[in-house]
Amino acid sequence: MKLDIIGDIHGCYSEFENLTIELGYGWEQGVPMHTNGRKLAFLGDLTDRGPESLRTINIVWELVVKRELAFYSPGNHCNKLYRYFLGNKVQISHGLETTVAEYEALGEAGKRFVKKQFVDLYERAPLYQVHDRGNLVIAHAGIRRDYIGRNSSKVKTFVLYGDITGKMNPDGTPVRRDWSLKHPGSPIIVYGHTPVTEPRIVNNTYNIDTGAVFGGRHRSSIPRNGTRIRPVLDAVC
Ligand SMILES: [Mn+2]
Repeated sequence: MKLDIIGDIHGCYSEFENLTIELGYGWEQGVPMHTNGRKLAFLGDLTDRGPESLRTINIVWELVVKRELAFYSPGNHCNKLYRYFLGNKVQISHGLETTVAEYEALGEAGKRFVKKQFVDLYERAPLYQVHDRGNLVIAHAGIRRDYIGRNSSKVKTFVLYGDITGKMNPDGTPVRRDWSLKHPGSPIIVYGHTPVTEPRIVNNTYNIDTGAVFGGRHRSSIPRNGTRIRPVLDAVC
């Protein structure tokens, strides 16, 4: 199966739409479909910061849950939104405020609809995706090779937040180790989470989060085993 992997969308729906068209997907049926049977794989962080988070949830739910035409695993922003929808106390910050504002503007029926779709999508999602008979792994913040095949809370923390140490940088961001430097080269790992100006390729790991939501643009595609690895973007969002 040939995949097109989509990085962190963060509510940049029209950039996502444009990217799928550029990749050869048609929207005649209301969702992006490829005549050659290619499928989309989403690596999480669908919402927050950008203008159309709820529309993004809707299309990914349609593709992944309803039509089984795509794959999805969650990011840290997805996890936080999930906890918000469950009624847990979460801080409405770091972009969640835009998604909550969209949600709060809906009527009761609209709210129920969005919440149900997202909870459904999230609860069905694997922590990370294993494709191509184990040769390709997609995880939001990446994954250590020895974690592949496991689903413990440690693994969950890693795939959502990366290799965090528990310490904080002076600017308040968590200290993270660069796990990709120790990756032994197989399988191919595709991830996002940390915005980079160009896709970052280290030991067969690919960070494709080129930060559309921060105005980033993609410049190149990376052909690899028939998988086109493309960051989401094109326009300032
Ligand atoms: Mn993230």
